[in-house]
Amino acid sequence: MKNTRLQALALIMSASAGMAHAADTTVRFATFNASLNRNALGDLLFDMSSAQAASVDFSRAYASAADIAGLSTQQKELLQAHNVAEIIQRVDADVLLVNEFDFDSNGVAGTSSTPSAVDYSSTAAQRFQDNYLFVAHGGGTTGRQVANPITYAYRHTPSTNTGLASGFDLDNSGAVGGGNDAFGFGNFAGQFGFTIYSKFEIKGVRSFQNFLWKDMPGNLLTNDPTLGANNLANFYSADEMAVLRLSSKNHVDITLDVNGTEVHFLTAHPTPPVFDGAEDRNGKRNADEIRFWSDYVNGASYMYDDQGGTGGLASGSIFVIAGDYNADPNDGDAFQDPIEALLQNPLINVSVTPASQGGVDAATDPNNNGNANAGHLTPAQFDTADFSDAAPGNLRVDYVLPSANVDILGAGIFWPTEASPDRPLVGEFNQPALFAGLPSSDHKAVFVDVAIPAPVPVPPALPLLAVAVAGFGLARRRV
Ligand SMILES: [Ca+2]
Ligand SMILES: [Ca+2]
Ligand SMILES: [Ca+2]
Ligand SMILES: [Ca+2]
Repeated sequence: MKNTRLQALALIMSASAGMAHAADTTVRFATFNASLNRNALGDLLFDMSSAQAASVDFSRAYASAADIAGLSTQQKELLQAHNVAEIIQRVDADVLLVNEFDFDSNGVAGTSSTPSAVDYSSTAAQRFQDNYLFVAHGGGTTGRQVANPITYAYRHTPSTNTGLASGFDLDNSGAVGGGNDAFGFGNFAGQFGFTIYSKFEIKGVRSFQNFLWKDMPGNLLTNDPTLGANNLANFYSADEMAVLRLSSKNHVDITLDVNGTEVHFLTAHPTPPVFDGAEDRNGKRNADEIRFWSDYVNGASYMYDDQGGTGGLASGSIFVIAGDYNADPNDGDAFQDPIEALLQNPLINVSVTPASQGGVDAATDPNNNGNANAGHLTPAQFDTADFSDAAPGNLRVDYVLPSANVDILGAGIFWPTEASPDRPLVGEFNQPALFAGLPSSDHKAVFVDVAIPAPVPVPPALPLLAVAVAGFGLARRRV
């Protein structure tokens, strides 16, 4: 997390931003694939209950098999959730996307195609706040500083395609049913959904759960460039192609009111480009799921939302794209390098890339189970996920990408070094005795601090200064 160049840059930026916009609001946006999915329908709701949350002693380390000797599977699940909560408290984001959070409808586990209301927070999401995030962590015998309770006044939990039965044999297994035949992979309805927490009011929501893959111009479903048997037209039936949804979970535009300025928090969790066959159906879907946001911020007209609206963002909108996009700019599996295409969209501010020293340490750990990291092109300081080091190795897959019309004041990844007292919260790949194979998640929390300008334009009192600041901004974004 420590990066003196970043800090210096942040100082320069906050000085310049301060001159240009006296009333900027610094907002920390974060994304965290927290592995708060569970193994069976209803398990997350149960784990999030007050009685369960309070039933384990989370005042000590939980990073190795020795730490949890004698604990039940249920207790391990609960401790994992407490570690996730402590990470969220330490990151202390203002706006947070949590990927991999099982969906429920007012306490009934499962999902549907019905869009969630703007103020809808699932019961599990509410319980996680009340029983985990609002309980102090750390301190005591953990060796860590106390992590203060955190509360989010606004939440939104979108419905999800994961585990939602399609009625078709989408994986051509010869039978209909199971996770691979759902509209998005999930072993039960709602598994691997996501939820949003915010300190700023959520004013509106547009979701794209029901948007059909075939309706994206140039999509890789009906326009697959693959020759021969592996063309998707030879894998899916015409009836299947007519109903396949683009989003494996959901694509959700959350409109935030940041002290009077509208900010669009663009959330998604594209499918991993693996777990398929030579036809690479998941790789192609991953690519189009990522491209959707690029088209959306470009103001494309083709998309229709679940609420009845059409088209992408208005020109000049302020946005922050967030989520686990399951694609590294250089390494791992992907079809046609989709994330690089997104990062090259000139409407996105890529002047600062979140980094960590913990990621560097993890990539070069002598105890790793393989050496895939040694062949990677993306610098290890940018990795956000600790995967098997045999394959694919650690990757940069989690992103917080502000629009180019706002300044980035700082950024980081919660991946403490081995020497840090916070290290036990993320641990080391892979410890099968722990619930998630790690103390919290294979993915790390990623955050970016953004200067959101005040809604009132700067009065034209200092034109020379404004020109100077504008020129500085242009030069910086080309770094
Ligand atoms: Ca099947
Ligand atoms: Ca089929
Ligand atoms: Ca690893
Ligand atoms: Ca890597």
